[in-house]
Amino acid sequence: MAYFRNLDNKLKDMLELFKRDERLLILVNADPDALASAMALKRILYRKVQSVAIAHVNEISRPDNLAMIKLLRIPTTKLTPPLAAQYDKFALVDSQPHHHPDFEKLHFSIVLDHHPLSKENPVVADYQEINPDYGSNSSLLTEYLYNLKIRPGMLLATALLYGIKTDTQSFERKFNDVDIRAFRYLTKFYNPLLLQKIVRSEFRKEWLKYFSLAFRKIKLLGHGASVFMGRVESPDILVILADFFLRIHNISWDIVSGIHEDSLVVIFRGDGLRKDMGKMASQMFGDLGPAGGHKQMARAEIPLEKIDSTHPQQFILNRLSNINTRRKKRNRQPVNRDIPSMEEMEIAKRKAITSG
Ligand SMILES: [Mn+2]
Repeated sequence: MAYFRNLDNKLKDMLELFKRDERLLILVNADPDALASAMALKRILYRKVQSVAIAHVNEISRPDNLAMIKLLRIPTTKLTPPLAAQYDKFALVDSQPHHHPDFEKLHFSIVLDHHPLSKENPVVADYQEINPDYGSNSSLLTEYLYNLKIRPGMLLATALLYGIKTDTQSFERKFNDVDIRAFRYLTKFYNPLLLQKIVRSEFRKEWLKYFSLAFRKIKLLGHGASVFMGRVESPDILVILADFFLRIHNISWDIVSGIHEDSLVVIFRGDGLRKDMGKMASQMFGDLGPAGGHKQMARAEIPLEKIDSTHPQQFILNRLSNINTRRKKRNRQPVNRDIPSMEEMEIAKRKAITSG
């Protein structure tokens, strides 16, 4: 059984674009899928031209990305104008020229991508294939390798598998049949131990101090949790923690907050089943600053001067209790119009804080 489409004629056009004495630079906005795609395209073209290299336009800081580059020996460098000047031709994978200002300046010989096409920004390239149906760009490059009868080496196969795994969130997100077939095909060649090592490189050593603080400060609120982290070097750590605490069984949402520069930054994460984090963020803080997002993730930034003298953690809990009370009032049957006693209000408030 053939694994993939037959691309013989198409790929001939792509290979004919290059002359032996040319130098090619493959550009990426580095993430696992983009890095794997670049590695595969480099493998396809390295004998057709004088030299091929990979360059990225973003800062690479995620631990799994760094582990991938190191363990799979992906030779990528930061794009700079002097670097670009050393190359005759350019290729772009897992992205389109309008996705980044550094891409827009260049003419591309090849664009291979799987992001949605934009009517306002049509892709101009000598050769392009853009398949928004594909869950990952690595699947497309696997098809190319297969058609060109290039057996992927162990490192390349591991990279492509990780690209597919990341972009489909291990097939929890939208994927195509070709993603499954590429995944299965690549498992013949990959190294499972290297893949595991990359997958498990989730945290940086410098983050451990934040974890230990968060474990001490976390407040469980029924099916939710809230942590105020004090001043943090970067709001990124709040995101890491918010994602982490959502992995606790029976926690369906959490709020991780901290102070960065002159703002209280509040990160919301939810399972998308019970509460809508975007709504929650805007109901809680929409009157004070930018606040919103979607069902599973949201964010709010509140200028510190708007919090007065309340402790930020208390301020957040008060706001949370307010929206819960508002919701309870809305849901209450109009039969009972009596004003509740102080005691009843106290119970309601306590319930509001602890309910999820
Ligand atoms: Mn991708």
